[in-house]
Amino acid sequence: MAKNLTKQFCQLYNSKTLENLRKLPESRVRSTSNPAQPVDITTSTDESEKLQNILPIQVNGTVIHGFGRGSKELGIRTANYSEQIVNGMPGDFQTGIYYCWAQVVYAKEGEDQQNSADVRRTQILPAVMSVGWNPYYNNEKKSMETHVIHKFEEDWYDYQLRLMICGRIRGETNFTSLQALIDAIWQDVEDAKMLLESDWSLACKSEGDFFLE
Ligand code: ADP
Ligand code: RBF
Ligand code: MG
Repeated sequence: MAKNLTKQFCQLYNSKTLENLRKLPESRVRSTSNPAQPVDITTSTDESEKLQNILPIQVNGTVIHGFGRGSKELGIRTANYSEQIVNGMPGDFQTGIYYCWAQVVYAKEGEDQQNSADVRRTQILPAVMSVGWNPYYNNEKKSMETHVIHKFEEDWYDYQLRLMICGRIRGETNFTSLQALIDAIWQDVEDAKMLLESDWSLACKSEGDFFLE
């Protein structure tokens, strides 16, 4: 089946299944988790309610060169999206740290695919994404950067990163030390792995034909 794999977009996605799960906050917690250890993803402010109504969001964007700090300073690589994607997110989308499903598609922007079955791609992988101004680094530039929870043998700059953004873990924070930021990111990775086992996340992963088989 021919499919435009390199078109840049961020779009809302909904279905009957997701609509029903959205009404059940417990669907966002890992099915087998201990209810005594809830994760703070469902605060009842207006903002977070608005956010939950627009998730999941599907993004397809080209991976660009970022600030060059990811692996050097933090030891955590993050694939950065272009300004076109960062500025194109819906108005109710908040800055913060999100858990997502991710797939790298090894096709360059504008490249024609005669047969999408031939285009190399990864499996659907767990990921964490940071969206915002990176207060720890006093950034003037808003970024959207994703750490895919997977070991890659090579870089994938200029290729497409498809993301299904399922939920928010926390807001952006300033830290008093680099180590505190690194520790928080690894905690996000653990939280994301758990949250991606929830009914909500598993439904997001399998709904529609966003990811390539
Ligand atoms: P930059 O500042 O250019 O974003 P990083 O040190 O953050 O540099 O590295 C990001 C790049 O590393 C990505 O664009 C991608 O090509 C590659 N990469 C390799 N493994 C991963 C991973 N697990 N998650 C995110 N990016 C990865
Ligand atoms: N930067 C911050 O300044 N504050 C944060 O709370 C923060 N949380 C992050 C969480 C995750 C999961 C990731 C991948 C990044 C986070 N960052 C945060 C961004 C980090 O500063 C950025 O990846 C590096 O500066 C490299 O560009
Ligand atoms: Mg980066």
